[in-house]
Amino acid sequence: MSILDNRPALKAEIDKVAEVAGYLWTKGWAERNGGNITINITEWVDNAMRAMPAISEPKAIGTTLPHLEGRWFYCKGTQKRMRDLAREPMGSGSIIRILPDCAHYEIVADAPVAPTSELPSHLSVHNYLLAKGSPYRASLHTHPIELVALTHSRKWMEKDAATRMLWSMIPETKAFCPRGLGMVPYMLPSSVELADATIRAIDEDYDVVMWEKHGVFAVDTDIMSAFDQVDVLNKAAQIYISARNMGFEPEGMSDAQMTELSTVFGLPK
Ligand code: 2HA
Ligand code: ZN
Repeated sequence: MSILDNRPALKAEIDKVAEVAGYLWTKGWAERNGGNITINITEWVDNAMRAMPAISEPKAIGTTLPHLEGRWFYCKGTQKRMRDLAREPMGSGSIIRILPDCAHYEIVADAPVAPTSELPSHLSVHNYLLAKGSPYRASLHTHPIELVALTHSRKWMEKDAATRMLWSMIPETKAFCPRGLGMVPYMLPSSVELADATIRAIDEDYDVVMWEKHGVFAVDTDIMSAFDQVDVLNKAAQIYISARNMGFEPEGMSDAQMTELSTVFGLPK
């Protein structure tokens, strides 16, 4: 028995998580337990789910998040592997609900898989998104090789330097990632400082934020769209690196070509 039985809409959402987890593994972005996925599933919660008893004690989130009252999330489990989640999402993750104090949660289904150690930061981002009235329901953290490699250079950590270069590698990049790539300097993984800096970057209007020498954090309406943005940006980074490997600095699209693209596709200049 699974909470997903006879709930096709909720199951479809969790199936997308499993599909993306498989992509993260095959792309080499999810070694061991690397990466995290948290999805706000509240819109698929029905009365029968609300009546379900918890299968864990209430656990402290570690912070109070007032916009999460009554919200439900699917979260990858701590120490769980994306490649296992791809096969069995409810074995490597669980469904939790936030308690009325907005400071504790409990696990509801299917098994008592403890959520990721990154839960406070993922939930802080969801709290921010809900406070803003954003339609975004998915957060993704992963370790895309070429994008992480870029962050080992001061030059590409400068604000919007990587964005401009990546956009100019192939026209689709700006079309599908019109907000570009935010940059957050190195901070300790799982730290409150990193979560706060990530939220500040999202608030500056980035959907995809780089954590220097670590990975990306992306938000979007659903997990597939969040993955797509990271995939498009990383593809551009691969093109840049391929050109460098062939022994030259890639030309990049010209400013005039970028302006034309932005005008025709209605993108921000
Ligand atoms: O949870 O990638 O940075 C696994 C991670 C944390
Ligand atoms: Zn990580």
